[in-house]
Amino acid sequence: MNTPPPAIDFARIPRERLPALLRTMPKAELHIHVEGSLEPEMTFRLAARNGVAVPYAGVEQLRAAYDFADLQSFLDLYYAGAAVLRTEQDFFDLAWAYLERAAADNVLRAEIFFDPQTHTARGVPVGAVIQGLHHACRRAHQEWGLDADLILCFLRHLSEDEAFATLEQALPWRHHFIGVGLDSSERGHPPEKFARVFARCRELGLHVVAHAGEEGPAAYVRSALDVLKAERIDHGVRCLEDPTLVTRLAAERVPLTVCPLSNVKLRVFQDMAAHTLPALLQAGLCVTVNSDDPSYFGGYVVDNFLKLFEAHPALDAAAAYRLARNGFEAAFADEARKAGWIARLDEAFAGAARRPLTCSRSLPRAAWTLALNETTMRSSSPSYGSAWCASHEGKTTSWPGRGATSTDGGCR
Ligand code: ES4
Ligand code: ZN
Repeated sequence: MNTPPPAIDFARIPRERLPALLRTMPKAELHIHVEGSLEPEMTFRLAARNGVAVPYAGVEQLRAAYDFADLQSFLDLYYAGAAVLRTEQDFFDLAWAYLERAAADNVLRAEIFFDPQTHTARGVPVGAVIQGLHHACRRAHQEWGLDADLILCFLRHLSEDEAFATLEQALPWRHHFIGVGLDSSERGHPPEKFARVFARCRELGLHVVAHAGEEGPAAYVRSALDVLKAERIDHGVRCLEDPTLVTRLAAERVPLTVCPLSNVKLRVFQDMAAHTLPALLQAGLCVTVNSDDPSYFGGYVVDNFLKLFEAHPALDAAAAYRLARNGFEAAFADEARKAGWIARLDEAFAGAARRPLTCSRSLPRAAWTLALNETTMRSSSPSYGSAWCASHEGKTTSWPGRGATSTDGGCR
Protein backbone atom coordinates (compact mmCIF):
# COMPACT_ATOMS: atom_id res chain seq x y z
CA MET A 1 0.00 0.00 0.00
CA ASN A 2 2.27 2.73 -1.29
CA THR A 3 -0.30 5.21 -2.51
CA PRO A 4 0.74 8.60 -1.21
CA PRO A 5 -1.64 10.45 1.09
CA PRO A 6 -4.05 12.69 -0.81
CA ALA A 7 -3.59 16.44 -0.95
CA ILE A 8 -5.43 17.24 2.23
CA ASP A 9 -4.60 20.65 3.68
CA PHE A 10 -4.00 19.50 7.26
CA ALA A 11 -3.05 23.02 8.30
CA ARG A 12 -6.72 23.93 7.89
CA ILE A 13 -7.64 21.67 10.80
CA PRO A 14 -6.79 23.52 14.02
CA ARG A 15 -5.90 21.68 17.19
CA GLU A 16 -9.12 22.49 18.96
CA ARG A 17 -10.94 20.41 16.39
CA LEU A 18 -8.73 17.39 16.95
CA PRO A 19 -10.62 15.79 19.84
CA ALA A 20 -13.75 15.48 17.75
CA LEU A 21 -11.82 14.33 14.71
CA LEU A 22 -9.89 11.73 16.73
CA ARG A 23 -13.19 10.39 17.99
CA THR A 24 -14.93 10.09 14.69
CA MET A 25 -12.16 9.32 12.20
CA PRO A 26 -12.23 5.74 10.87
CA LYS A 27 -9.72 3.50 12.65
CA ALA A 28 -8.18 0.08 12.74
CA GLU A 29 -7.40 -1.55 16.06
CA LEU A 30 -4.66 -4.16 15.76
CA HIS A 31 -3.60 -4.74 19.37
CA ILE A 32 -6.41 -5.58 21.76
CA HIS A 33 -6.49 -8.59 24.10
CA VAL A 34 -10.12 -9.56 24.37
CA GLU A 35 -9.59 -10.79 27.94
CA GLY A 36 -8.28 -7.31 28.72
CA SER A 37 -11.60 -5.79 27.71
CA LEU A 38 -13.39 -7.58 30.57
CA GLU A 39 -14.99 -4.73 32.51
CA PRO A 40 -15.54 -5.23 36.26
CA GLU A 41 -19.32 -5.11 35.81
CA MET A 42 -19.10 -8.09 33.47
CA THR A 43 -16.66 -9.85 35.81
CA PHE A 44 -19.30 -9.85 38.54
CA ARG A 45 -22.13 -10.73 36.16
CA LEU A 46 -20.28 -13.76 34.77
CA ALA A 47 -19.04 -14.76 38.21
CA ALA A 48 -22.64 -14.92 39.44
CA ARG A 49 -23.77 -16.77 36.30
CA ASN A 50 -21.00 -19.37 36.63
CA GLY A 51 -20.77 -19.66 40.41
CA VAL A 52 -17.20 -18.37 40.49
CA ALA A 53 -15.98 -16.47 43.56
CA VAL A 54 -14.41 -13.02 43.04
CA PRO A 55 -12.12 -11.93 45.89
CA TYR A 56 -13.36 -8.32 45.78
CA ALA A 57 -16.43 -6.84 47.48
CA GLY A 58 -17.66 -5.14 44.32
CA VAL A 59 -16.95 -3.30 41.09
CA GLU A 60 -15.33 -0.31 42.78
CA GLN A 61 -13.02 -2.42 44.92
CA LEU A 62 -11.95 -4.42 41.87
CA ARG A 63 -11.31 -1.28 39.83
CA ALA A 64 -9.31 0.18 42.71
CA ALA A 65 -6.92 -2.77 42.39
CA TYR A 66 -5.93 -1.63 38.88
CA ASP A 67 -2.78 0.08 40.09
CA PHE A 68 0.18 -1.67 38.55
CA ALA A 69 3.90 -1.52 39.21
CA ASP A 70 4.89 -3.35 36.03
CA LEU A 71 3.73 -5.86 33.43
CA GLN A 72 3.78 -8.84 35.81
CA SER A 73 1.65 -7.17 38.48
CA PHE A 74 -0.95 -6.48 35.78
CA LEU A 75 -0.78 -10.01 34.34
CA ASP A 76 -1.43 -11.53 37.77
CA LEU A 77 -4.75 -9.70 37.99
CA TYR A 78 -5.58 -10.20 34.31
CA TYR A 79 -5.20 -13.98 34.52
CA ALA A 80 -7.15 -14.12 37.78
CA GLY A 81 -9.97 -12.04 36.24
CA ALA A 82 -10.26 -14.39 33.27
CA ALA A 83 -11.39 -17.17 35.65
CA VAL A 84 -15.02 -16.01 35.32
CA LEU A 85 -15.02 -16.91 31.59
CA ARG A 86 -16.26 -20.47 31.23
CA THR A 87 -18.77 -20.99 28.43
CA GLU A 88 -19.08 -20.20 24.74
CA GLN A 89 -21.76 -17.66 25.68
CA ASP A 90 -19.30 -15.94 28.04
CA PHE A 91 -16.77 -15.55 25.23
CA PHE A 92 -19.46 -14.27 22.90
CA ASP A 93 -20.59 -11.71 25.49
CA LEU A 94 -17.02 -10.58 26.15
CA ALA A 95 -16.19 -10.04 22.48
CA TRP A 96 -19.57 -8.48 21.77
CA ALA A 97 -19.09 -5.90 24.51
CA TYR A 98 -15.66 -5.02 23.09
CA LEU A 99 -17.00 -4.78 19.55
CA GLU A 100 -19.76 -2.42 20.68
CA ARG A 101 -17.15 -0.11 22.17
CA ALA A 102 -15.01 -0.41 19.05
CA ALA A 103 -17.96 0.43 16.81
CA ALA A 104 -18.71 3.50 18.95
CA ASP A 105 -15.08 4.56 18.38
CA ASN A 106 -15.57 4.13 14.60
CA VAL A 107 -13.22 1.17 14.39
CA LEU A 108 -13.73 -0.32 10.92
CA ARG A 109 -11.22 -3.12 11.36
CA ALA A 110 -10.32 -5.01 14.56
CA GLU A 111 -7.73 -7.77 14.88
CA ILE A 112 -8.40 -9.29 18.27
CA PHE A 113 -5.94 -11.28 20.40
CA PHE A 114 -7.09 -14.12 22.60
CA ASP A 115 -5.13 -16.36 24.99
CA PRO A 116 -6.47 -19.94 24.73
CA GLN A 117 -4.02 -21.30 27.31
CA THR A 118 -5.49 -19.07 30.00
CA HIS A 119 -8.77 -20.93 29.54
CA THR A 120 -7.76 -24.47 28.58
CA ALA A 121 -5.67 -24.58 31.79
CA ARG A 122 -9.00 -24.26 33.67
CA GLY A 123 -10.65 -27.01 31.65
CA VAL A 124 -12.49 -24.74 29.19
CA PRO A 125 -12.52 -26.37 25.74
CA VAL A 126 -10.67 -24.31 23.14
CA GLY A 127 -13.66 -24.71 20.81
CA ALA A 128 -15.90 -22.86 23.27
CA VAL A 129 -13.41 -19.98 23.35
CA ILE A 130 -12.95 -19.71 19.60
CA GLN A 131 -16.58 -20.24 18.62
CA GLY A 132 -17.88 -17.70 21.11
CA LEU A 133 -15.41 -15.06 19.96
CA HIS A 134 -15.92 -15.90 16.30
CA HIS A 135 -19.69 -15.60 16.45
CA ALA A 136 -19.39 -12.13 17.98
CA CYS A 137 -17.00 -11.07 15.19
CA ARG A 138 -19.34 -12.43 12.55
CA ARG A 139 -22.33 -10.65 14.04
CA ALA A 140 -20.46 -7.33 14.28
CA HIS A 141 -19.78 -7.58 10.57
CA GLN A 142 -23.38 -8.44 9.76
CA GLU A 143 -24.85 -5.69 11.93
CA TRP A 144 -22.42 -2.80 11.50
CA GLY A 145 -19.96 -3.82 8.79
CA LEU A 146 -17.23 -3.84 11.43
CA ASP A 147 -14.59 -6.19 10.04
CA ALA A 148 -13.14 -8.27 12.90
CA ASP A 149 -10.81 -11.26 12.97
CA LEU A 150 -9.03 -13.24 15.68
CA ILE A 151 -5.32 -13.78 16.43
CA LEU A 152 -4.41 -16.68 18.73
CA CYS A 153 -1.64 -15.79 21.19
CA PHE A 154 0.78 -18.18 22.85
CA LEU A 155 1.78 -17.39 26.44
CA ARG A 156 5.53 -16.91 26.44
CA HIS A 157 5.98 -17.80 30.11
CA LEU A 158 4.88 -21.35 29.19
CA SER A 159 6.95 -23.80 27.14
CA GLU A 160 7.13 -24.19 23.38
CA ASP A 161 5.76 -27.73 23.76
CA GLU A 162 2.69 -26.27 25.44
CA ALA A 163 2.35 -23.80 22.55
CA PHE A 164 2.50 -26.72 20.10
CA ALA A 165 -0.20 -28.57 22.06
CA THR A 166 -2.39 -25.44 22.01
CA LEU A 167 -1.94 -25.06 18.27
CA GLU A 168 -2.98 -28.69 17.74
CA GLN A 169 -6.09 -28.22 19.89
CA ALA A 170 -7.05 -25.08 17.96
CA LEU A 171 -6.50 -26.43 14.44
CA PRO A 172 -10.06 -27.76 14.01
CA TRP A 173 -11.01 -24.04 14.08
CA ARG A 174 -8.11 -22.97 11.86
CA HIS A 175 -10.45 -20.97 9.60
CA HIS A 176 -11.63 -18.91 12.60
CA PHE A 177 -8.28 -17.21 13.27
CA ILE A 178 -6.01 -15.38 10.86
CA GLY A 179 -2.74 -15.44 12.77
CA VAL A 180 -0.76 -16.11 15.90
CA GLY A 181 0.93 -13.84 18.40
CA LEU A 182 3.16 -14.06 21.44
CA ASP A 183 2.27 -12.35 24.70
CA SER A 184 2.56 -12.45 28.52
CA SER A 185 5.73 -11.93 30.61
CA GLU A 186 8.41 -10.70 28.23
CA ARG A 187 11.60 -10.52 30.29
CA GLY A 188 13.48 -13.83 30.28
CA HIS A 189 11.25 -15.27 27.55
CA PRO A 190 12.84 -14.26 24.24
CA PRO A 191 11.17 -14.89 20.88
CA GLU A 192 13.79 -17.60 20.10
CA LYS A 193 12.06 -19.84 22.61
CA PHE A 194 9.17 -20.20 20.12
CA ALA A 195 11.11 -20.53 16.85
CA ARG A 196 9.76 -23.98 15.90
CA VAL A 197 6.11 -23.40 16.68
CA PHE A 198 6.10 -20.11 14.79
CA ALA A 199 7.74 -21.84 11.80
CA ARG A 200 4.90 -24.37 11.87
CA CYS A 201 2.33 -21.57 12.05
CA ARG A 202 3.86 -19.89 9.02
CA GLU A 203 3.68 -23.19 7.12
CA LEU A 204 -0.02 -23.27 7.98
CA GLY A 205 -0.41 -19.89 6.28
CA LEU A 206 -1.06 -18.00 9.50
CA HIS A 207 0.00 -14.41 9.96
CA VAL A 208 2.65 -13.94 12.63
CA VAL A 209 3.03 -11.11 15.17
CA ALA A 210 4.83 -10.90 18.51
CA HIS A 211 4.99 -8.64 21.54
CA ALA A 212 8.56 -7.38 21.77
CA GLY A 213 10.33 -4.35 23.15
CA GLU A 214 7.58 -3.57 25.66
CA GLU A 215 9.53 -4.36 28.85
CA GLY A 216 12.07 -6.52 27.06
CA PRO A 217 15.12 -5.21 25.21
CA ALA A 218 15.44 -4.06 21.61
CA ALA A 219 17.23 -7.36 20.92
CA TYR A 220 13.85 -9.11 21.34
CA VAL A 221 12.41 -6.94 18.55
CA ARG A 222 15.27 -8.08 16.34
CA SER A 223 14.78 -11.76 17.11
CA ALA A 224 11.01 -11.46 16.67
CA LEU A 225 11.78 -10.30 13.12
CA ASP A 226 14.69 -12.60 12.35
CA VAL A 227 13.65 -15.79 14.13
CA LEU A 228 9.85 -15.64 14.24
CA LYS A 229 9.54 -13.62 11.00
CA ALA A 230 6.99 -11.39 12.73
CA GLU A 231 5.05 -9.23 10.28
CA ARG A 232 4.24 -6.67 12.99
CA ILE A 233 5.73 -5.92 16.38
CA ASP A 234 3.34 -5.40 19.28
CA HIS A 235 4.59 -2.43 21.34
CA GLY A 236 8.21 -2.27 20.13
CA VAL A 237 8.75 1.06 21.88
CA ARG A 238 12.16 0.06 23.20
CA CYS A 239 13.49 -0.15 19.61
CA LEU A 240 14.62 3.46 20.11
CA GLU A 241 17.48 2.13 22.22
CA ASP A 242 18.99 0.67 19.03
CA PRO A 243 19.32 3.21 16.18
CA THR A 244 20.31 0.54 13.65
CA LEU A 245 17.13 -1.34 14.46
CA VAL A 246 15.07 1.83 14.03
CA THR A 247 16.57 2.35 10.58
CA ARG A 248 15.68 -1.23 9.67
CA LEU A 249 12.11 -0.99 11.00
CA ALA A 250 11.61 2.17 8.95
CA ALA A 251 13.18 0.75 5.79
CA GLU A 252 11.17 -2.47 5.99
CA ARG A 253 8.06 -0.60 7.10
CA VAL A 254 7.45 -3.00 9.97
CA PRO A 255 4.36 -1.80 11.82
CA LEU A 256 4.53 -1.18 15.57
CA THR A 257 1.21 -1.55 17.39
CA VAL A 258 1.78 0.97 20.16
CA CYS A 259 -0.52 1.23 23.19
CA PRO A 260 0.02 4.57 24.96
CA LEU A 261 -2.24 4.13 27.99
CA SER A 262 -0.88 0.63 28.58
CA ASN A 263 2.70 1.90 28.57
CA VAL A 264 1.90 4.57 31.13
CA LYS A 265 -0.18 2.28 33.35
CA LEU A 266 2.55 -0.40 33.34
CA ARG A 267 5.25 2.22 33.91
CA VAL A 268 7.15 1.74 30.68
CA PHE A 269 6.96 5.56 30.62
CA GLN A 270 6.46 7.69 33.69
CA ASP A 271 3.64 9.67 32.16
CA MET A 272 2.01 10.33 28.79
CA ALA A 273 4.22 13.36 28.13
CA ALA A 274 7.24 11.04 28.35
CA HIS A 275 5.82 8.59 25.80
CA THR A 276 8.09 8.29 22.77
CA LEU A 277 5.37 7.77 20.17
CA PRO A 278 6.08 11.16 18.56
CA ALA A 279 9.76 10.20 18.25
CA LEU A 280 8.82 6.88 16.65
CA LEU A 281 6.66 8.72 14.12
CA GLN A 282 9.43 11.24 13.53
CA ALA A 283 11.80 8.36 12.78
CA GLY A 284 9.49 7.35 9.93
CA LEU A 285 8.15 4.20 11.58
CA CYS A 286 4.75 2.74 10.78
CA VAL A 287 3.28 3.47 14.21
CA THR A 288 -0.32 2.59 15.08
CA VAL A 289 -2.38 3.45 18.18
CA ASN A 290 -4.21 0.71 20.08
CA SER A 291 -5.77 -0.04 23.46
CA ASP A 292 -4.10 -3.35 24.56
CA ASP A 293 -6.24 -4.12 27.66
CA PRO A 294 -8.75 -1.26 27.71
CA SER A 295 -10.63 -2.26 30.84
CA TYR A 296 -7.44 -2.33 32.91
CA PHE A 297 -5.57 0.62 31.40
CA GLY A 298 -8.21 3.34 31.47
CA GLY A 299 -9.66 3.46 28.02
CA TYR A 300 -10.48 2.22 24.57
CA VAL A 301 -8.79 3.27 21.36
CA VAL A 302 -10.27 6.78 21.19
CA ASP A 303 -9.17 7.39 24.77
CA ASN A 304 -5.65 6.40 23.75
CA PHE A 305 -5.66 8.90 20.89
CA LEU A 306 -7.14 11.67 23.05
CA LYS A 307 -4.75 11.28 25.97
CA LEU A 308 -1.76 10.97 23.65
CA PHE A 309 -2.62 14.09 21.65
CA GLU A 310 -3.51 16.06 24.76
CA ALA A 311 -0.07 15.34 26.24
CA HIS A 312 1.84 16.07 23.01
CA PRO A 313 0.99 19.50 21.59
CA ALA A 314 3.23 18.84 18.56
CA LEU A 315 0.89 16.11 17.34
CA ASP A 316 -1.39 17.70 14.77
CA ALA A 317 -4.03 16.70 12.24
CA ALA A 318 -1.38 15.32 9.88
CA ALA A 319 -0.14 13.05 12.67
CA ALA A 320 -3.70 11.90 13.40
CA TYR A 321 -4.18 11.05 9.74
CA ARG A 322 -0.83 9.26 9.55
CA LEU A 323 -1.56 7.16 12.64
CA ALA A 324 -5.01 6.16 11.44
CA ARG A 325 -3.76 5.42 7.95
CA ASN A 326 -0.90 3.32 9.31
CA GLY A 327 -3.50 1.21 11.12
CA PHE A 328 -5.25 0.36 7.88
CA GLU A 329 -2.00 -0.18 5.99
CA ALA A 330 -0.75 -2.53 8.72
CA ALA A 331 -3.97 -4.56 8.83
CA PHE A 332 -4.05 -8.15 7.62
CA ALA A 333 -6.49 -7.59 4.79
CA ASP A 334 -6.39 -7.53 1.02
CA GLU A 335 -5.49 -4.33 -0.77
CA ALA A 336 -9.04 -3.69 -1.97
CA ARG A 337 -10.46 -3.67 1.56
CA LYS A 338 -7.62 -1.47 2.78
CA ALA A 339 -8.22 0.97 -0.06
CA GLY A 340 -11.91 1.16 0.91
CA TRP A 341 -11.09 1.98 4.53
CA ILE A 342 -8.45 4.52 3.54
CA ALA A 343 -10.91 6.20 1.18
CA ARG A 344 -13.26 6.67 4.14
CA LEU A 345 -10.40 8.08 6.20
CA ASP A 346 -9.48 10.49 3.39
CA GLU A 347 -13.08 11.62 3.19
CA ALA A 348 -13.19 12.36 6.94
CA PHE A 349 -10.03 14.50 6.81
CA ALA A 350 -10.85 16.20 3.51
CA GLY A 351 -14.24 17.13 4.97
CA ALA A 352 -12.65 18.55 8.11
CA ALA A 353 -10.12 20.54 6.04
CA ARG A 354 -12.89 22.05 3.91
CA ARG A 355 -14.59 23.63 6.92
CA PRO A 356 -13.89 27.23 7.88
CA LEU A 357 -10.73 27.73 9.91
CA THR A 358 -12.61 29.27 12.79
CA CYS A 359 -15.93 28.23 14.09
CA SER A 360 -18.00 30.65 16.14
CA ARG A 361 -19.68 27.81 17.90
CA SER A 362 -16.55 25.91 18.85
CA LEU A 363 -15.29 25.71 22.39
CA PRO A 364 -11.55 25.65 21.82
CA ARG A 365 -10.35 25.86 25.40
CA ALA A 366 -12.84 23.35 26.65
CA ALA A 367 -12.43 20.94 23.78
CA TRP A 368 -9.88 18.62 25.35
CA THR A 369 -11.56 18.61 28.72
CA LEU A 370 -14.91 17.86 27.20
CA ALA A 371 -13.51 15.14 25.00
CA LEU A 372 -11.55 13.51 27.77
CA ASN A 373 -14.45 13.58 30.17
CA GLU A 374 -16.81 12.16 27.62
CA THR A 375 -17.29 8.55 28.52
CA THR A 376 -20.94 8.16 27.75
CA MET A 377 -20.86 7.75 24.02
CA ARG A 378 -20.70 3.99 24.27
CA SER A 379 -23.96 2.29 23.58
CA SER A 380 -25.43 -1.13 23.31
CA SER A 381 -26.51 -0.47 19.75
CA PRO A 382 -23.86 1.64 18.10
CA SER A 383 -23.90 2.82 14.57
CA TYR A 384 -21.12 4.56 12.81
CA GLY A 385 -20.62 8.25 13.33
CA SER A 386 -19.02 10.27 10.60
CA ALA A 387 -19.82 13.88 11.26
CA TRP A 388 -17.59 15.50 13.84
CA CYS A 389 -19.54 18.67 13.35
CA ALA A 390 -22.99 17.51 12.47
CA SER A 391 -24.64 20.88 12.67
CA HIS A 392 -22.29 22.41 10.11
CA GLU A 393 -22.28 19.48 7.76
CA GLY A 394 -26.00 19.06 7.72
CA LYS A 395 -25.45 15.46 8.74
CA THR A 396 -27.01 13.64 11.62
CA THR A 397 -24.54 12.63 14.27
CA SER A 398 -25.10 8.94 14.53
CA TRP A 399 -23.61 8.40 17.96
CA PRO A 400 -26.31 6.50 19.72
CA GLY A 401 -27.91 7.83 22.83
CA ARG A 402 -26.68 11.38 22.36
CA GLY A 403 -28.81 14.37 21.76
CA ALA A 404 -28.21 17.29 19.41
CA THR A 405 -26.05 19.03 22.00
CA SER A 406 -23.39 16.38 22.09
CA THR A 407 -20.15 17.03 23.95
CA ASP A 408 -17.95 16.18 21.02
CA GLY A 409 -15.62 19.05 21.67
CA GLY A 410 -16.36 20.60 18.33
CA CYS A 411 -19.09 22.83 17.08
CA ARG A 412 -22.48 22.89 18.63
C1 ES4 B 1 -0.49 -7.92 27.79
CL1 ES4 B 1 0.17 -5.33 28.14
C2 ES4 B 1 0.52 -6.98 27.79
N1 ES4 B 1 1.79 -7.35 27.56
C3 ES4 B 1 2.05 -8.62 27.34
N2 ES4 B 1 1.13 -9.57 27.32
C4 ES4 B 1 -0.14 -9.23 27.55
N3 ES4 B 1 -1.27 -9.94 27.59
C5 ES4 B 1 -2.26 -9.12 27.87
N4 ES4 B 1 -1.82 -7.87 28.00
ZN1 ZN C 1 -0.57 -6.54 24.32
